[in-house]
Amino acid sequence: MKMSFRWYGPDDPVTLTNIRQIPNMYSIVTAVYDVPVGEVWSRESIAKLKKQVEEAGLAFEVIESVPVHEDIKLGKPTRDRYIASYQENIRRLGEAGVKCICYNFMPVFDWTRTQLDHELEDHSTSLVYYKEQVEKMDPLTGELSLPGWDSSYTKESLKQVFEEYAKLTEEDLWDNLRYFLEAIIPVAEQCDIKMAIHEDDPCWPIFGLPRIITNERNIDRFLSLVDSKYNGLTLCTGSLGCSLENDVVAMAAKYTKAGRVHFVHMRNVKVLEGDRGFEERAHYSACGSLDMYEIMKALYDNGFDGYVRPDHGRMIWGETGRPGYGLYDRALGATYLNGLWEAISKGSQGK
Ligand SMILES: [Mn+2]
Repeated sequence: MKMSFRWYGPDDPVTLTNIRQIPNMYSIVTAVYDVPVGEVWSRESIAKLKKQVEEAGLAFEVIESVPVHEDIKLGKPTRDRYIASYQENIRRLGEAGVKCICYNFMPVFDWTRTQLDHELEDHSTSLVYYKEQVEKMDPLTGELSLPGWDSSYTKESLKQVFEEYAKLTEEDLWDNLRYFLEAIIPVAEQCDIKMAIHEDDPCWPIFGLPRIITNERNIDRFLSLVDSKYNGLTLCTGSLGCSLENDVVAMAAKYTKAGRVHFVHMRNVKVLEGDRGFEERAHYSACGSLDMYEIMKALYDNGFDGYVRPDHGRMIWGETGRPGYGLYDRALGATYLNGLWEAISKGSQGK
């Protein structure tokens, strides 16, 4: 298990030095942020980022994300140009020593929450998703501003992309995903980069848009689209765990054993009564609905040797900054996860 931490580049209030001081920290998880989705990342930008990270004493091995252009998801004729750019990004990142690329295939919206600063009982704040709030939102009429949201959409262009998705069935989305994978996985194999799709977050359709990387049946189907270990997963415990239908421990065991888990996002969520709603909580198992010990044990017992990062944290101790991506609670999360791993690995020796 290689511990890692997301860093949003030089503008991130969390510094590389901060991150380096977290015990057992190995790799940064970052991206080039100054290039529009679908374009090729300059070698200079990649080299600069790598240099900054390595000079801080950390590895530059995980990219999150190389985003997938909407035309690829929609299967438009222009997709081939964007796929060629994607292939080139894989090659350039391979040259820079990157080992794992996280991406997702969610139409229009990335991860979605209804509130970013919900106050919990201990006066920390966290990200939440309340069904009744999301049902009142209409992306086409309201003033919608969501985290992970690509703010480059105008109201008009958003309306247009929704109209395009209205014609697309779930099966079409699967076909378009297959087309994309068949083009990029051979390149990833040549470059020795593990591609790691992130599950849809939350793992159900929102605003009438299809979502397919949501549960065990669909992940099985995803992995069989291109049967290569380079076609793998970012197992995100919080994304899968917000639906009680997903047995995250069993999924962690099964996909790790199959050699298809390359990156893990560890986060605890409290699933609210009736499902389809959740609050992000501290990493410690008893704070939420997930058993973090059992998940780490499933990884360990099945020979996991990929990257782990503490996923979203709460805002604590008066810290301000990017919701979910403060330093303090994620550092506590990393330390807790290190502790679980050490205890599980030492407890297993000699057995
Ligand atoms: Mn995640």
